[in-house]
Amino acid sequence: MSDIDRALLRDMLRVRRFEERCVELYSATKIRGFLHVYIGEEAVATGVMSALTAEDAVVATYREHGHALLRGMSARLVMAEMYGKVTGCSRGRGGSMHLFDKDLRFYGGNAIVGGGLPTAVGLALADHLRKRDTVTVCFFGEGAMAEGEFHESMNLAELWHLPVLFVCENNLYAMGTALKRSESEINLPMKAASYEMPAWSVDGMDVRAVAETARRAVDSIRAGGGPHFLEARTYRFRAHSMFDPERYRDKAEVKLWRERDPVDLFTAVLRDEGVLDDATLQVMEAEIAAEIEDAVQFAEQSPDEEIGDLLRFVYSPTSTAAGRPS
Ligand SMILES: Cc1ncc(C[n+]2csc(CCOP(=O)(O)OP(=O)(O)O)c2C)c(N)n1
Repeated sequence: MSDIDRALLRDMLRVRRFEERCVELYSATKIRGFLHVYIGEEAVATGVMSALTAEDAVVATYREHGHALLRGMSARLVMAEMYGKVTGCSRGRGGSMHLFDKDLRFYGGNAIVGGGLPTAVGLALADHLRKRDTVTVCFFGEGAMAEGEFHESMNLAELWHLPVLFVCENNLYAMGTALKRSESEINLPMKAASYEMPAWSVDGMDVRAVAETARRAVDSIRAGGGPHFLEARTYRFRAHSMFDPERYRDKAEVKLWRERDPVDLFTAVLRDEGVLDDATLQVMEAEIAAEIEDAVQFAEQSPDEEIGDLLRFVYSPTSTAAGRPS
């Protein structure tokens, strides 16, 4: 198996297994608050991230555990954040929806639909003005395209010719609202193209296709091609969040998409090519399981924030230098 294929498979499996464990821990009330998992969509972040360098910037949504892990955040930091522990990447104050790491240039984790788009345009503008050879990638769901921020961001990115890759993870539903019920035009690249930027669509269940298309887009942006839009057609296999009774889509549809599970599809391709065998897969699975269990143990054993520190980083007109109201 080539190093590239090994990395793509490993990355998708890591995200899948990490989140399956999160679902279990959520049911066991170890993880609290909201939890939106990415299960079914792994090929998108995996493929796109494979086209980036460490200098590039990444902005994601609240369905971002996979993006954070793939960007290089350790499973320990992510899991501790899920647990609300002080050792988490946001000191346990953000939880599942607010993973963030400035050194990795991973800027969220955004709870606000569409909120990442202007952030990404701002980051790209700053890099552009500093003449840095970087690309900012912004992941968002198709639900964000109904927000005014989407249109403002697309317009300014093109007007200023900024190095941004807009990646729309089109899983067909924004919570319980089907795309076709909320948008008059559901050809998403066409909408983006109306802002005069190159706009492409890719099968988001095929990790090689995503990686290749993302590579072309990123190369074109780096060569001075300005912003690009990429729609990845995908599907979330589980509910919107842990609180969603999922009454808006029928089981047959979910079953049909599950037959195109990106992890299974890629495993089958590699087996057909004769480059992946059971033993290799088992070793990979065992390494991933060990990494995740280590992260769970780390989170379990980590301390909560000290009560005396709770007002640190909280701003108010009455704050003192020590961060406590007088
Ligand atoms: C501005 C704003 N409006 C509404 C919400 C409530 N909300 C949370 S998730 C969501 C659906 C977003 O769907 P989409 O962007 O397609 O992403 P997906 O969940 O499918 O990944 C909505 C409406 C919100 N968080 N922010």
